[in-house]
Formats: sequence, structure tokens, C-alpha cells
Amino acid sequence: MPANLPPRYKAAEERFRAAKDVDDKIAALQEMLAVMPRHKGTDKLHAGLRAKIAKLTQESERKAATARRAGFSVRREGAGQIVLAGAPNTGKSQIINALTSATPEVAMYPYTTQNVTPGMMRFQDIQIQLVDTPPLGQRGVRPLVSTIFRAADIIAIVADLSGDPALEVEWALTELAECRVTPRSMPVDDTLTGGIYPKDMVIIANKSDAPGAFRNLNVLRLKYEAFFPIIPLSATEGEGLEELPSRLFEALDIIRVYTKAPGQKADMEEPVILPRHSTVGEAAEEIHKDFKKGMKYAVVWGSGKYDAQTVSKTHVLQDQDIVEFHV
Ligand SMILES: Nc1nc2c(ncn2[C@@H]2O[C@H](COP(=O)(O)OP(=O)(O)OP(=O)(O)O)[C@@H](O)[C@H]2O)c(=O)[nH]1
Ligand SMILES: [Mg+2]
Repeated sequence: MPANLPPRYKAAEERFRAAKDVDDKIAALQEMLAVMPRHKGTDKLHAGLRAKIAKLTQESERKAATARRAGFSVRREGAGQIVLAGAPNTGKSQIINALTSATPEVAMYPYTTQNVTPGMMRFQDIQIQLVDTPPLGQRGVRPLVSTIFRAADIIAIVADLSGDPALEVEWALTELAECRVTPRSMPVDDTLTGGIYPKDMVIIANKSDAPGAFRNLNVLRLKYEAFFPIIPLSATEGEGLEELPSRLFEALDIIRVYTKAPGQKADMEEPVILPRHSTVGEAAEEIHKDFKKGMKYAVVWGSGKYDAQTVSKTHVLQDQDIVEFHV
């Protein structure tokens, strides 16, 4: 029996035993694998864990295929994926209609949306994917929407300024916690067991045109401003709508970098998308795995104190920099 398994391994093993969901089991096994010491005595255990992960991954893929057939899976496209979530009738589908070419049904009555519809939203020279979902609180669709929420880059909670948006957000957070998805910006609810999926979240406060919206927005701000960006807008009247793409781009924490070959013009058509604070070395790696090794220096236009700045691999890039790699 391999000795010296750290407490984190034991904790992950406990979680594996308690987990009911395949993806949670995989996550627990992966943590066990990551924290276990590697030496001859643990070889068998290591191989055993990997085999278990492989088997469960197959099972998870089978489940995903079933979900796809039921219309509950989204292929990721664009620079980032933002999944809308919220109470019935808050205007999620209306927002997708207003900002993308997708046309999910909008109606005065609740529970209109019963499947998942992606659409592409333009922000300057890139596209960001928005995903419409059925309203929260329906047990029947929970296993399927859970998968979508867990895979999102960002969850945008849509609240309705004509009602009690603060209460609605509180309720939405409880429902998301049922999917074991929790906001990264709030303290972890330690009553949740079996693994959680921390997510960056924003609040879209819709129906800013409604009577009482201003007062309700203030209440919402008082309660949640410290934890989430709050974006007020009216999806039907258009008020504040033009700011949503840039606010969501900001929340995605990504930058656009344009590449340029020596002696040629920069490719301004298709920026490379990178996490904020990425370095020149990381940009090179993103473009081609072997590229980073061969790179000697780069020249950067845009963000530096002056243009055509010669920089090393560790130079941190800014949004919309142009980079020329030299090998
Ligand atoms: N006044 C006002 N009404 C809006 C706004 N956005 C949406 N609505 C109305 O709110 C109702 C619900 O809109 P939907 O987009 O269907 O809401 P939903 O959140 O997708 O609803 P479910 O699919 O049932 O969860 C419709 O009657 C819309 O016309 C808005 O900005 N202002
Ligand atoms: Mg809808």
C-alpha cells in the first residue's frame, strides 16, 4: 500500500466517493492524481486512477452526446462564452434577440424557453458567444443546464428591474448553487459538498425602462455591487444595450493581440485571443507550440511607451498590441 498520501488526496478521495455526478467524480480523481506523490510505490495507484478517469470520461462523453440530441449542448465559438441565467420572464431571450442574430422566442408569460440557444454578439473586431437558457428553478432540466453553466466562461445573471431584482439575484444564486456553480467573488458556501464550480459572474439588470426601475436598481446595487459588475439596460428599448458588449469583454478578462511577420503588414483581421496579463512568450506558444522555444525577441507596437519596442518573452501584452516575433 503506498504510503504518505497527503490530506488533500484523502479529501479528494472522500469527494470521489460522495460524488453522484460523473463530471464531479472525474474532477475528484484528477485532483487525487495531481496531489499524489510520484515514486515506485505509487505507480500502480497512478495507473489505476488514470484508467478510472478514462472510463468515466467515456461515460461523460456519452452523456454529453445524449444532451446534444436533446438540444442541450453548445459548441463554443468566438472569443468567449457567456451563459445567461435567471428567473422566468426576466428578458434573457429578449437580450439574445437584441444583440445576436439568433431568435429565441420571447413571450409575456414565464417558462417560454425550454432549450438552449447560442448566438454571436459582436464586440468591435471580435465575436462573443451568448447562450440563452431555460429559466432556473426547474428540476427536470437541471442536470442538463448544469453542464452548460459549469462550462461557461462567465454566467450573466439576468434580473428584472420592474420587480425585486435583489431578491431575484439571491434566488438565482441559490438555484445555481443547486447546480454546484458558485460565484468566485463571494465566500464559498461550506454547506455545499461534493465539489463546486467557481465562476466569474455579472448581473444584467434588465427592463431599466420599467416604472420604479431606478429605485430597484439602487437596492440591487447596495446588496451586490461589491461582488458583481452590475449592467443596467433595457433590451426592448435599447437603453444601455450598446455598452453590454464592452462590459462583457471586460469581464472575460481577455486581450486581443494582432500578429505581424517581419517586413509585412500586421494581420488586423483575426486577433489572437489571450488571457489578460499574457506575455509575449505565451502569445508565441498559443500561435504554435514550438514557436516559443525558437523565439529570440519580439517587437511590439501599441501599448509601450513608444512604438516598435523590442521586448523579451516575459513582456506583458496589452489589449490590441501588435506583435512581431523574431527567431
Ligand atoms: N419593459 C420591458 N419589457 C421587457 C424587456 N425585456 C424583455 N421584456 C419583456 O419581458 C417578457 C419576457 O421576456 P423574455 O425574453 O421571454 O424573458 P425570458 O427571461 O427569456 O423568459 P423565460 O424564457 O420564460 O425564462 C416579454 O414580454 C418581453 O417583451 C425590457 O427591457 N423592458
Ligand atoms: Mg426565454
